[in-house]
Amino acid sequence: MKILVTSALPYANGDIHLGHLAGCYLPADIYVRYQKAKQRDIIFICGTDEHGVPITIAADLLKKSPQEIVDKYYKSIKDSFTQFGIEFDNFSRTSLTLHHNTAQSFFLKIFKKGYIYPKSIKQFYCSNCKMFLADRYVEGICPHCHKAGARGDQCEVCGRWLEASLLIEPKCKICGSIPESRETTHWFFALSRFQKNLETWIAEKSNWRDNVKRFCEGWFSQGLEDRAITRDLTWGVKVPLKEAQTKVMYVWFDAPIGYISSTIEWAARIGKPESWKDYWLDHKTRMIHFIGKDNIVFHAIVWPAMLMAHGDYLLPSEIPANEFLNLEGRKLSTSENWAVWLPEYLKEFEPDPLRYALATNLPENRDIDFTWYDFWSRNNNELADVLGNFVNRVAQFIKNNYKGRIPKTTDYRNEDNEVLTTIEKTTQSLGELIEKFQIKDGLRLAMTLPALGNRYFDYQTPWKAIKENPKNCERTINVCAKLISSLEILLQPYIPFTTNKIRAMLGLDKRTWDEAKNPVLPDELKKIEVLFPKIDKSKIDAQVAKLGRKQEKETEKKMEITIDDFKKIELKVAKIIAAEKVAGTDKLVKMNIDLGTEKRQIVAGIGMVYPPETLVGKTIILVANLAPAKIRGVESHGMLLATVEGDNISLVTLDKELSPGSQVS
Ligand code: B3M
Ligand code: ZN
Repeated sequence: MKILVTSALPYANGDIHLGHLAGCYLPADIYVRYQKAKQRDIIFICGTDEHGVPITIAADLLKKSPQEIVDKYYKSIKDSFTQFGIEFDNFSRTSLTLHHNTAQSFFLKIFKKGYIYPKSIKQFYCSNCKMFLADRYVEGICPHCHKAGARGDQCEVCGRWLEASLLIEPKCKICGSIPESRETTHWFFALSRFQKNLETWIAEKSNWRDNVKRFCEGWFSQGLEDRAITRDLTWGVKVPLKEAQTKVMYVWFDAPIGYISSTIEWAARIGKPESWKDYWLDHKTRMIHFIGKDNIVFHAIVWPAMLMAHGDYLLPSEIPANEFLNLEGRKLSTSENWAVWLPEYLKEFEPDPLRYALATNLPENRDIDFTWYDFWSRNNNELADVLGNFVNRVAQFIKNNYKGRIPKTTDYRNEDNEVLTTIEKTTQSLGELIEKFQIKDGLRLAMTLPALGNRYFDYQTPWKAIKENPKNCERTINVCAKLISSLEILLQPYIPFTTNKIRAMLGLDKRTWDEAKNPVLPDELKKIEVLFPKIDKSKIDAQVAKLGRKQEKETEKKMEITIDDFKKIELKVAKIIAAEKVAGTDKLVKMNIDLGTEKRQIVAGIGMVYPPETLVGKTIILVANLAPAKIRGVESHGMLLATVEGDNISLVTLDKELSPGSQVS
């Protein structure tokens, strides 16, 4: 039987952080490594999601083109996955022509079958930015959970997929003004027509996690609605219809098709261009989508409906969705830099301690808190003191007492056989746990083996036995070596860099999973190295201190100007003589100001902090020679100086009273 494993395609708009890893990359990698050791026919497919508003907003913020953004992050995401040992069979990107073609033919096929149709709708339009506000370009209050900060396509708090027109108090993400509603045509996917089939299909999935099933049932009880799958944007996969030339596909329509494109790319790369079909066209293939819980609706409802509409391809058979990882008791927040970034981590530490700390505490059934001190204690107390210590004391004993040769023996005593039987049973149970996606329990079970090894070693006291009963000592050391040989196989999915070191020490080739049950031993040990150096607490303190501290953004890197450049800016003292809100906005205030020699009108987005009546009489500093501009149709001639940090706005004022028109330099 074939297995096709995917991890959600990360947006190429930023680096990978711990939340991503614990959500869907590390568990998938562990699962795939295990299945490969079981010699199953399995491929692991991923790539970057390079379209959609998350990309264009990142590009706007960094003042770069979307292409520059995705090129940068495709590379850094791919590199950090490689360094962290996430071994994809293929890591593609959705900006490739191959993907555009695949997505377009997918679209056309279901369009021709009548599952995609045009409809004219009202959509938010920002007259200031002169654009339709697709998805995350509009934010407001969630119509379902009533929490602020919901985006046009999804509320992060309650996880619901939204219809933007229902947002309460909508605002343009770019300029903050209140958008108007305008007519535009979009193409809709007939999701409602698949509700029945989806319900039957999901009802049969008795082994699915509760979180996924409950989530879907919630959707069904509200009734599935058709959804717009096109957008008025220029960045994305062009809609392959003559009458839709200004439209691109909604990113969540093209992104999952990326799983197919990436498999096609893989097939070409291994020189068997047709072999992707062995997976996608064979409905007996098990397709497993590893995702985080915020992606459930797209993978368990929309994507299967797209596949049903298309008809050729298989449906997912499992969707192990993980809950969220919190950090030091708080929700991860990339904007507040409350996150641990993988490239930063890898500059300071080895990959395995983090693979271990995350795997031993995966958010499989509930949200989990990651703390640096937990990471530290897992490294020092479990990896170093239990696993590392066991391997090291046995290896040193062999080196010092047997010149590096592993004693051979077959006439085991009861207590030796007990250990050997435990190895065999653990191999079996661990495999079963991983197959059921109980990856965290699997690791905890695996770690009982080195703990058992240490107890057995202490109890057998080989350092005494070597003099008093050499035969017993040989038995003990032989059994300990077998335990290490087995651990090399069993821990490989979890901590592959470490097991590579153990394998080098044993001088053995890669083995299959079942060989862990009765592991072979080499004649002698090759080089011995310390597996886990202890981590000093100061390194941990430094990481904790870094949290929440803003890194210098690229856009904030200082640009030098000359004094002549500065002199071009005419700064003048002005007095506000009248102020009122611009009709239809909360934020914009229209002011009449006195500049001594003349009076002018300016508009500024300070209404949320400064009600108009509090502004009259205030003295401000004005950039007086700024070219006039229209803000929401209202003329503004000049710009007042203020500091702006999110909603925290403060006008720049004077230390002494000065008359309007005074020059500032
Ligand atoms: N890029 C969402 C995310 O990163 C999205 C996943 C696509 S999977 C087809 O949360
Ligand atoms: Zn705007």
